[in-house]
Amino acid sequence: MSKILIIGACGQLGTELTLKLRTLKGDDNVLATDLRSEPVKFIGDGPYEQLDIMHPSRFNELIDNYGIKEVYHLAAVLSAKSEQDPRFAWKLNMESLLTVLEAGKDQLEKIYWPSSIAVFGPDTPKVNTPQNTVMNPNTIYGISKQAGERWCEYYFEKYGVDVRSLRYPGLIGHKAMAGGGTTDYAVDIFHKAIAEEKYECFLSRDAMLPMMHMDDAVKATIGLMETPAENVRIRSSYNLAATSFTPAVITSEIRKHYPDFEIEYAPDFRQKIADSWPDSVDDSAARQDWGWHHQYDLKELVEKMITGLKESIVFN
Ligand code: NAD
Ligand code: AKB
Repeated sequence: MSKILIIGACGQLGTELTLKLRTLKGDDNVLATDLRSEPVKFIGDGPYEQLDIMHPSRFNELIDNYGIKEVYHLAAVLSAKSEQDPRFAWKLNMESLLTVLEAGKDQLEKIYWPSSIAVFGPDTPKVNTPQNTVMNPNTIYGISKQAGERWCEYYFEKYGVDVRSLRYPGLIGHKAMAGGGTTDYAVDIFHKAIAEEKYECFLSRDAMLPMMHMDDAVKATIGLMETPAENVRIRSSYNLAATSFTPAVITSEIRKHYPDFEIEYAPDFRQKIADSWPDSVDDSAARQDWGWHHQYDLKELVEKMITGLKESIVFN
């Protein structure tokens, strides 16, 4: 069993991916790391170490000490936060990836690094966006993800590093809050609905975006990582899709459970970011190459979020 290290294990995706990997591979085989001195709850009982990935020597020390062979590198500054400090976002998103890719040359067997629908920009075809098309991202986050994809493919071609990647849509799960992105509204809205409070949405009612339940994102990530290397034809990053909706559409679905739920629209700078991203994405390459299929459409996603949040309130 290859030992796994997760960078950014306490974030929105890391929380759920760490728990799932520990369930599948055994607690002791999955080392969770993040900036915090102590882990968040929900990630299970395996080993945890504090790691700032901007300190490569500490990363290399953990690889040696734990005999790590696979790394899931999830740390990044997301789209909205990146616009507040573009140079810091570029530095973290790029330097950390290069640190991990370098370790892939002779220490690691496999690397996972997430990209995003943010690699696309205002010139990209908006509906059913193809795998290969005009990109021209105009956010610093999107620029860093596009550059990251080029680095991944380069390290695969030039050094044979087995790095794999997915272009996630907005991810929606109940175990952790979203971490500074443009799609965060689709997580926040559930917390307000459950609390029976009004939600002030920072996107407009018609902002259509691709979205995915966290369970599907975790399934896709592990599915891609477990695919035989020869079937992973795309070494930049795979388009990945499940469903698409607007704030108005998800509100209608939530109202099937909370008929009195109220929403008010107050679009801010994140609306422009949302406008530059696709409405929907063509992920047929992922479906063909490694058998990806999603489970949650809008109705199931809303049911699962409401049930999950209610349960976590009961258990806390
Ligand atoms: P997040 O912000 O919730 O979590 C990131 C984690 O990284 C945090 O726990 C943070 O403490 C940690 N981190 C930050 N700087 C670090 C550093 N210097 N060293 C070590 N750890 C550090 O983000 P997320 O939503 O979990 O996203 C994970 C990855 O998935 C990111 O690469 C993101 O771009 C990508 N992604 C996420 C979404 C989404 O909707 N959540 C969509 C597309 C792509
Ligand atoms: C964000 O909104 O920044 C992320 C993403 C889609 O990459 N959720």
